[in-house]
Amino acid sequence: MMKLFYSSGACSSSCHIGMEEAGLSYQGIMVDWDNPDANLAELERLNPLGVAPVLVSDQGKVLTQNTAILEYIADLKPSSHLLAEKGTWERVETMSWLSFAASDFHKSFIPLFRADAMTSSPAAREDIKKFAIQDVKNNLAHLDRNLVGKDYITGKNFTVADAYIFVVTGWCKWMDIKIDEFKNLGAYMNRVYQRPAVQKVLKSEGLLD
Ligand SMILES: N[C@@H](CCC(=O)N[C@@H](CS)C(=O)NCC(=O)O)C(=O)O
Repeated sequence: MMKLFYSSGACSSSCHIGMEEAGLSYQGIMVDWDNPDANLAELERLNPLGVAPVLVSDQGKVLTQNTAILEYIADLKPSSHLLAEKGTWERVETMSWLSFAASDFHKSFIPLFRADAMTSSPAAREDIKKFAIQDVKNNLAHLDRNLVGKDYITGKNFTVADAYIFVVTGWCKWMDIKIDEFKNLGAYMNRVYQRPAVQKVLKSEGLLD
């Protein structure tokens, strides 16, 4: 059986959501850097970068990186429509949003998470955080504009890009960044939140409101 190593509320939750949306059989293994255990040691053995997600395929092969794992999951279950067929515009559009989520959007939060490690100067930390909050807000505004009249980021279907965007947007709550001004994004977050697969994942990761 496939194994998915993930961490609660982290980017790897997008793969956890993907697994549930696709209805695949897998063993979910939660790791926590604050409580190191044998599962964390195993993840660090499998992925020298020491980060989640890590997927171990049915054949025992190891795959890292959210975007690759999400594409792999989607292609294992084409009937779930998490990604359109290869060679279609719909597919590359989803890949474009997935890339935005993994690079621009995810990474815009890193200075907020790591400001303390970047400098010992309290004033510089505040400057870094101010810059990062503006960067995150620019990305939220970009999403908001692109959600006008749509249920999901590429239109009517929930895709793997939505799984990643939902998880990263959720970090705003932890960072005290209000998303109220982004009406389309707020409605979208509620819509994704209500999905049964998402509810199942949030419950198992201890994240239900
Ligand atoms: N580019 C990587 C990013 C993975 C990553 O940064 N994972 C973070 C959580 S979002 C992690 O596991 N961090 C380990 C830690 O918290 O120490 C991917 O797409 O898989």
